[in-house]
Order: sequence, then C-alpha cells, then structure tokens
Amino acid sequence: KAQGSEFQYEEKDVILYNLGIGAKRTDLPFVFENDENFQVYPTFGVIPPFNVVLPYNLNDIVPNFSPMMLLHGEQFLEIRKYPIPTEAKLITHPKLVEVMDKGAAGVVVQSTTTVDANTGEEIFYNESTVFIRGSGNFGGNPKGGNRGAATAIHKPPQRAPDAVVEEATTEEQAAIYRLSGDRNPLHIDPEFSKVGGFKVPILHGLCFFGISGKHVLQTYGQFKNIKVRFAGTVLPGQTLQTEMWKVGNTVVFQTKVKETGKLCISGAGAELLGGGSKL
Ligand code: HDC
Repeated sequence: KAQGSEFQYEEKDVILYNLGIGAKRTDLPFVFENDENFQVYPTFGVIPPFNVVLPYNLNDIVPNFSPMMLLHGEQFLEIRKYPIPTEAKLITHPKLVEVMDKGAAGVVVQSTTTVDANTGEEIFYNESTVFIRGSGNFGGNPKGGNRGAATAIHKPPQRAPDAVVEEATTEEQAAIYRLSGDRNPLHIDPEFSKVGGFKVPILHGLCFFGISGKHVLQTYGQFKNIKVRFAGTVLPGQTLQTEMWKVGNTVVFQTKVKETGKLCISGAGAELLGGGSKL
C-alpha cells in the first residue's frame, strides 16, 4: 500500500487558515489560541491533502493539459471525526476516482482520505473535481458516477432563502489564503492568471467554499459533510452573499457575488451534525 503524505500542523496553522477565510480579530475562538473554545473552521479538512504526492500526472490522464487552464470545479468534504484537533500529525492517501470528457473540457475527480498518523483513525474524506479547459474530446465518458452525498447537486427550494449572510472579502484574501497550502500562481501572479484568461488573480475556490461553510456554521451549527459546485469566479475584494435553505437535516445553499449578482457556488448542501445543534 502507498505510504501517504504527512501533514503536521499546529495552532498557528489553525489561526492562519481561519484568517484566510475571513475570521475577524473579535472572533476569539478562531484567532486566539488561549480562548477556551479555540477551534478551527471545519472546512480546514480540505487543507491536509494539499501536499499529497499523486501517483500519476494529470498530463497522463487528459490531453493538452495546462495548469493555467485548470479550475476547481467541485468539492465534497466529509468530517469523519469531531472535534477536529487544533494540532496533529495526519496522513493523506490519494485516489483517482474518475475522468469525464465534457467536450471542451476534461474533468478529473480525485479523492483523499486523511487519517491520524498515531491512531489511524479517519479524520477527513475529500473528493475534488478539477475542470480543465481545452482538455476534452478524447473519446471519454461525459457522465460521472453516483456516489451519494459526494456527487449530489442540491436544488434550492422555490421560496425565499431562510437565511442570508453577507461578507466582504478583502483585496488580500487570496494572498493570505494561499499560505495554508494552495500555492497555485493563478491566485497571486498576474502574468499566470492572464494566460488563464483572467484580468487579475482570482480567489481560490476553496477560500470562498470556506467562507460559505463558515456562514452555514454560524447560522445552523456544525455539519458532517459539505458539497459545492464552483459556478463562477470570485475576485479578491468582492462581497459574497450566501443564501441558505433548511431542508430536513440539510442546509441547501448557494453563494452570489454581490457586485455582479452571479452565482459563484451553486447546488450546494451541508448535512448537519446530530440534528443541527448550534455551537
Ligand atoms: O463554471 C465555470 C466556472 O468558471 N466556474 C468557476 C471556477 C472557479 O472559479 N474555481 C475556483 C478557482 S480555480 C482554483 O481554485 C484552482 C485551485 O488553485 C486548484 C484546484 C485544486 C483542487 C485539488 C484540491 C486537492 C466553468 C468554467 C468551470 C464551467 O463553465 P462552462 O464552461 O460554461 O461549463 P458549462 O457549459 O456550463 O458545462 C459544461 C459541462 O461541465 C459541467 N460543469 C459545469 N461547471 C462545472 C462542471 N463540472 C464540474 N464542475 C463545475 N464547476 C456541466 O455540468 C456540463 O456537463 P454536462 O453537459 O454533462 O451537464
């Protein structure tokens, strides 16, 4: 069996992640290690897989691969054990799940299982979908499989949202967020993002995923899993509006960019933990 990649983190990394998804200095449990409720936002679960060494190259999987044309398409995260430690040594094991041919794009789904290095207990499970523009038309299957919550597309009810949370990102959001692990130049280097088709470096999908997840947490409490589709790009400095509907034990949500009115997260849902008690 493959070795897996090690990820060791401490309180400083927790605070950096929390700041990266917009924690304020007054959110003491998220920015002050001596607070009695010191904790990490649950979407931190997407971070340990970032230093994983994949047993393959995307080059070998889709034609015409270019890192500049890669966008994050979807993300599913399941938190397999609460409370999430605020310092730990974890091991992540990656797996190729499936490859789809969307014609104009190739879509690759990878999963990672992250376990505690000492106990072997599962802490996080992720499925990440990347959308690679210009890497389709290779005669592959356009449709993916059904893996329950991991592949669900949640449909918001017709009624007005039950709750809306608005939050401005800052011009420095991507510059801070990248220090938690995703150093993709698309989010910091204007030359790189220009080749990718963007006037300025765009915000990490997982950054606005984290901000939206925070809105779900603040409104309804802890969740055991969360699934999003990245429907549109966000520029650092834009304001996000997360619209939420409580449907049974699931918070169905979508996130809009206030300045444009366009969706940046669509078809999203988070299954609440233990009936959705608040923090
Ligand atoms: O939706 C478009 C878009 O621009 N989305 C926003 C993308 C974005 O901003 N992502 C975040 C920033 S990029 C990033 O963070 C990179 C990061 O540093 C590295 C990722 C690391 C991940 C690994 C972690 C371990 C776009 C361009 C994605 C698609 O728009 P269109 O080309 O207009 O597509 P459309 O014609 O509507 O649909 C074509 C087929 O593709 C499916 N699809 C659409 N959006 C998708 C998607 N599949 C997955 N994810 C998406 N977001 C459609 O369903 C359609 O397929 P079908 O015809 O079978 O229904």
